[in-house]
Amino acid sequence: MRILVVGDVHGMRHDWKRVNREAVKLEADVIFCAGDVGFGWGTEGFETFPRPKDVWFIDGNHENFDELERQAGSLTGSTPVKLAENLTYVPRGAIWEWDDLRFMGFGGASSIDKESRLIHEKMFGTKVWWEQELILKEQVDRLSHNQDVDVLITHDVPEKLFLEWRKSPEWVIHDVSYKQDPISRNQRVLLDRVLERAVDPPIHLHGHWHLPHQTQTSYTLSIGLADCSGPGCGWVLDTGEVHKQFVAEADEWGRTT
Ligand SMILES: [Mn+2]
Repeated sequence: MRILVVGDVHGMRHDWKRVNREAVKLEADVIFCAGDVGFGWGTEGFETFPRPKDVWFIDGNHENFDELERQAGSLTGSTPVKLAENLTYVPRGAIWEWDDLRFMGFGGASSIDKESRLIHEKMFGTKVWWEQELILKEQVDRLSHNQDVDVLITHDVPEKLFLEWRKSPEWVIHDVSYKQDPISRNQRVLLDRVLERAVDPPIHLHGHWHLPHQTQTSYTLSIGLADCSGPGCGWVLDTGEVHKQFVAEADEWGRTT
Protein backbone atom coordinates (compact mmCIF):
# COMPACT_ATOMS: atom_id res chain seq x y z
CA MET A 1 0.00 0.00 0.00
CA ARG A 2 1.28 3.42 -0.96
CA ILE A 3 0.48 6.59 0.96
CA LEU A 4 1.34 10.09 -0.23
CA VAL A 5 1.79 12.16 2.93
CA VAL A 6 1.62 15.91 2.31
CA GLY A 7 2.14 19.08 4.32
CA ASP A 8 -0.18 22.03 4.89
CA VAL A 9 -2.87 22.63 2.25
CA HIS A 10 -4.24 25.83 3.90
CA GLY A 11 -7.50 25.57 1.96
CA MET A 12 -5.72 26.25 -1.36
CA ARG A 13 -7.79 24.56 -4.03
CA HIS A 14 -5.19 24.87 -6.84
CA ASP A 15 -2.45 23.39 -4.61
CA TRP A 16 -4.77 20.53 -3.79
CA LYS A 17 -5.32 19.82 -7.50
CA ARG A 18 -1.55 19.48 -7.92
CA VAL A 19 -1.39 17.09 -4.95
CA ASN A 20 -4.07 14.95 -6.60
CA ARG A 21 -2.18 14.92 -9.91
CA GLU A 22 0.98 13.82 -8.07
CA ALA A 23 -0.96 11.11 -6.23
CA VAL A 24 -2.16 9.69 -9.56
CA LYS A 25 1.36 9.84 -11.04
CA LEU A 26 2.86 8.15 -7.98
CA GLU A 27 0.07 5.54 -7.93
CA ALA A 28 -0.73 6.33 -4.30
CA ASP A 29 -3.70 4.57 -2.71
CA VAL A 30 -4.24 7.25 -0.09
CA ILE A 31 -3.38 10.94 0.35
CA PHE A 32 -2.68 11.82 3.98
CA CYS A 33 -2.45 15.50 4.96
CA ALA A 34 -0.47 16.25 8.15
CA GLY A 35 -2.75 19.12 9.25
CA ASP A 36 -3.74 22.68 8.27
CA VAL A 37 -6.04 21.45 5.54
CA GLY A 38 -8.33 24.47 5.95
CA PHE A 39 -11.32 22.43 7.11
CA GLY A 40 -14.59 24.36 7.26
CA TRP A 41 -13.09 27.55 5.84
CA GLY A 42 -16.20 29.29 4.49
CA THR A 43 -18.05 27.64 1.62
CA GLU A 44 -14.78 26.57 -0.02
CA GLY A 45 -13.48 24.41 2.83
CA PHE A 46 -11.17 21.46 2.32
CA GLU A 47 -14.09 19.05 2.72
CA THR A 48 -15.59 20.36 -0.56
CA PHE A 49 -12.40 19.79 -2.58
CA PRO A 50 -12.32 17.03 -5.23
CA ARG A 51 -11.21 13.63 -3.89
CA PRO A 52 -10.35 11.19 -6.65
CA LYS A 53 -8.29 9.26 -4.06
CA ASP A 54 -9.05 8.26 -0.50
CA VAL A 55 -8.07 11.26 1.69
CA TRP A 56 -7.09 11.12 5.37
CA PHE A 57 -6.01 14.03 7.58
CA ILE A 58 -5.13 15.17 11.08
CA ASP A 59 -6.00 18.69 12.27
CA GLY A 60 -3.40 21.45 12.37
CA ASN A 61 -4.00 24.92 13.79
CA HIS A 62 -5.73 26.47 10.78
CA GLU A 63 -9.06 24.65 10.75
CA ASN A 64 -12.56 25.74 11.67
CA PHE A 65 -12.52 23.65 14.86
CA ASP A 66 -16.18 24.25 15.70
CA GLU A 67 -17.13 22.74 12.34
CA LEU A 68 -14.60 19.90 12.63
CA GLU A 69 -15.85 19.00 16.13
CA ARG A 70 -19.46 19.12 14.89
CA GLN A 71 -18.73 16.73 12.02
CA ALA A 72 -16.23 14.42 13.79
CA GLY A 73 -17.86 14.46 17.25
CA SER A 74 -14.55 15.11 19.02
CA LEU A 75 -10.95 16.15 18.39
CA THR A 76 -9.76 13.15 20.44
CA GLY A 77 -10.48 9.49 19.96
CA SER A 78 -8.89 6.09 19.63
CA THR A 79 -9.93 5.39 16.02
CA PRO A 80 -10.20 7.35 12.74
CA VAL A 81 -13.61 8.84 11.87
CA LYS A 82 -15.07 8.68 8.36
CA LEU A 83 -16.65 12.07 7.59
CA ALA A 84 -17.70 11.54 3.97
CA GLU A 85 -16.98 9.45 0.88
CA ASN A 86 -13.14 9.31 0.58
CA LEU A 87 -12.65 11.57 3.60
CA THR A 88 -11.39 10.35 6.99
CA TYR A 89 -10.39 12.47 9.99
CA VAL A 90 -7.81 11.13 12.44
CA PRO A 91 -8.54 12.54 15.94
CA ARG A 92 -5.67 13.28 18.31
CA GLY A 93 -4.30 9.95 19.54
CA ALA A 94 -6.16 7.70 17.10
CA ILE A 95 -4.44 4.49 16.01
CA TRP A 96 -5.03 2.35 12.94
CA GLU A 97 -3.24 -0.31 10.90
CA TRP A 98 -2.34 -0.40 7.23
CA ASP A 99 -0.65 -3.63 6.09
CA ASP A 100 0.30 -4.70 9.64
CA LEU A 101 1.94 -1.34 10.35
CA ARG A 102 0.60 0.65 13.28
CA PHE A 103 -0.04 4.34 12.63
CA MET A 104 -0.83 7.07 15.14
CA GLY A 105 -2.01 10.60 14.34
CA PHE A 106 -1.90 13.57 16.69
CA GLY A 107 -2.90 17.02 15.37
CA GLY A 108 -2.97 20.49 16.90
CA ALA A 109 -0.45 23.35 17.23
CA SER A 110 -0.24 27.00 18.20
CA SER A 111 -0.90 29.77 15.63
CA ILE A 112 1.94 32.28 15.83
CA ASP A 113 -0.29 34.72 13.89
CA LYS A 114 -3.02 34.53 16.56
CA GLU A 115 -2.87 38.29 17.35
CA SER A 116 -3.40 39.36 13.74
CA ARG A 117 -6.24 36.84 13.46
CA LEU A 118 -7.95 38.33 16.53
CA ILE A 119 -7.60 41.83 15.01
CA HIS A 120 -9.16 40.50 11.78
CA GLU A 121 -12.06 39.06 13.82
CA LYS A 122 -12.66 42.45 15.46
CA MET A 123 -12.52 44.30 12.15
CA PHE A 124 -14.59 41.96 9.99
CA GLY A 125 -16.69 40.07 12.53
CA THR A 126 -15.75 36.66 11.13
CA LYS A 127 -14.09 33.96 13.19
CA VAL A 128 -10.58 33.04 12.01
CA TRP A 129 -9.00 31.67 15.22
CA TRP A 130 -10.18 28.82 17.48
CA GLU A 131 -8.79 28.00 20.93
CA GLN A 132 -9.23 24.26 20.22
CA GLU A 133 -6.08 24.43 18.05
CA LEU A 134 -3.93 23.95 21.16
CA ILE A 135 -2.92 20.49 22.28
CA LEU A 136 -4.08 20.05 25.87
CA LYS A 137 -2.21 18.09 28.53
CA GLU A 138 -5.27 15.92 29.19
CA GLN A 139 -5.47 14.99 25.50
CA VAL A 140 -1.96 13.57 25.80
CA ASP A 141 -2.53 12.00 29.25
CA ARG A 142 -5.45 9.92 27.94
CA LEU A 143 -3.09 7.97 25.66
CA SER A 144 -2.02 4.62 27.02
CA HIS A 145 1.67 3.82 27.39
CA ASN A 146 3.66 1.44 25.18
CA GLN A 147 1.63 1.89 22.01
CA ASP A 148 4.54 0.64 19.89
CA VAL A 149 3.68 2.69 16.81
CA ASP A 150 5.54 2.27 13.49
CA VAL A 151 4.54 5.60 11.91
CA LEU A 152 3.63 8.71 13.91
CA ILE A 153 2.08 11.69 12.08
CA THR A 154 1.80 15.01 13.92
CA HIS A 155 1.22 18.60 12.78
CA ASP A 156 3.95 20.22 14.88
CA VAL A 157 7.23 18.47 15.71
CA PRO A 158 8.04 17.02 19.15
CA GLU A 159 10.67 19.17 20.93
CA LYS A 160 13.09 16.24 21.19
CA LEU A 161 13.06 15.80 17.39
CA PHE A 162 13.11 19.57 16.82
CA LEU A 163 16.35 19.89 18.83
CA GLU A 164 17.98 17.18 16.67
CA TRP A 165 16.69 18.83 13.48
CA ARG A 166 18.15 22.18 14.65
CA LYS A 167 21.61 20.60 14.98
CA SER A 168 21.54 19.17 11.44
CA PRO A 169 22.83 20.79 8.21
CA GLU A 170 19.20 20.77 7.03
CA TRP A 171 18.34 23.48 9.54
CA VAL A 172 18.21 26.47 7.15
CA ILE A 173 15.95 28.85 9.03
CA HIS A 174 17.27 32.40 9.28
CA ASP A 175 14.94 33.80 11.94
CA VAL A 176 16.10 31.98 15.08
CA SER A 177 13.10 33.28 17.03
CA TYR A 178 10.62 31.54 14.67
CA LYS A 179 8.17 29.47 16.76
CA GLN A 180 10.39 29.86 19.86
CA ASP A 181 7.65 31.54 21.96
CA PRO A 182 6.72 29.69 25.19
CA ILE A 183 3.31 28.51 23.89
CA SER A 184 4.83 26.93 20.76
CA ARG A 185 7.56 25.29 22.82
CA ASN A 186 5.03 23.95 25.29
CA GLN A 187 3.05 22.37 22.42
CA ARG A 188 6.21 20.61 21.23
CA VAL A 189 6.99 19.40 24.76
CA LEU A 190 3.50 17.89 24.95
CA LEU A 191 4.27 16.11 21.66
CA ASP A 192 7.41 14.66 23.31
CA ARG A 193 5.04 12.73 25.57
CA VAL A 194 3.11 11.50 22.52
CA LEU A 195 6.42 10.32 21.04
CA GLU A 196 7.17 8.48 24.30
CA ARG A 197 3.78 6.75 24.35
CA ALA A 198 4.32 5.75 20.72
CA VAL A 199 7.64 4.20 21.89
CA ASP A 200 10.00 6.12 19.56
CA PRO A 201 8.47 5.12 16.20
CA PRO A 202 10.92 4.43 13.33
CA ILE A 203 9.10 6.96 11.12
CA HIS A 204 7.69 10.37 12.10
CA LEU A 205 6.14 12.90 9.70
CA HIS A 206 5.05 16.47 10.40
CA GLY A 207 3.96 19.73 8.75
CA HIS A 208 3.41 23.19 10.33
CA TRP A 209 6.91 24.59 9.71
CA HIS A 210 6.68 24.58 5.90
CA LEU A 211 10.31 23.42 5.86
CA PRO A 212 11.29 20.12 4.29
CA HIS A 213 13.88 18.07 6.18
CA GLN A 214 14.84 14.51 7.05
CA THR A 215 16.47 14.16 10.43
CA GLN A 216 17.68 10.79 11.59
CA THR A 217 17.89 10.38 15.36
CA SER A 218 18.94 7.20 17.20
CA TYR A 219 15.46 5.72 16.93
CA THR A 220 13.39 7.85 14.58
CA LEU A 221 13.62 9.24 11.06
CA SER A 222 11.74 12.55 11.38
CA ILE A 223 10.47 13.96 8.10
CA GLY A 224 9.28 17.57 7.78
CA LEU A 225 7.02 18.51 4.88
CA ALA A 226 6.82 21.84 3.08
CA ASP A 227 3.39 23.34 2.54
CA CYS A 228 1.60 22.29 -0.65
CA SER A 229 2.33 25.50 -2.58
CA GLY A 230 5.86 24.38 -3.47
CA PRO A 231 8.41 21.57 -3.64
CA GLY A 232 9.12 19.26 -0.71
CA CYS A 233 5.48 18.98 0.29
CA GLY A 234 5.12 15.22 -0.23
CA TRP A 235 6.60 11.99 1.06
CA VAL A 236 5.75 8.62 -0.40
CA LEU A 237 5.35 6.01 2.27
CA ASP A 238 5.27 2.49 0.93
CA THR A 239 4.15 0.16 3.71
CA GLY A 240 6.25 -2.70 2.28
CA GLU A 241 9.42 -0.63 2.39
CA VAL A 242 8.71 0.90 5.79
CA HIS A 243 8.16 -2.59 7.09
CA LYS A 244 11.50 -3.73 5.69
CA GLN A 245 13.25 -0.73 7.17
CA PHE A 246 11.51 -1.26 10.50
CA VAL A 247 12.50 -4.92 10.60
CA ALA A 248 16.11 -4.06 9.75
CA GLU A 249 16.23 -1.52 12.55
CA ALA A 250 14.53 -3.88 14.90
CA ASP A 251 17.28 -6.41 14.19
CA GLU A 252 19.87 -3.84 15.15
CA TRP A 253 18.04 -3.22 18.40
CA GLY A 254 17.96 -6.94 19.00
CA ARG A 255 14.19 -6.93 19.34
CA THR A 256 13.56 -9.59 16.69
CA THR A 257 15.28 -12.80 15.74
MN1 LIG B 1 0.25 24.96 11.11
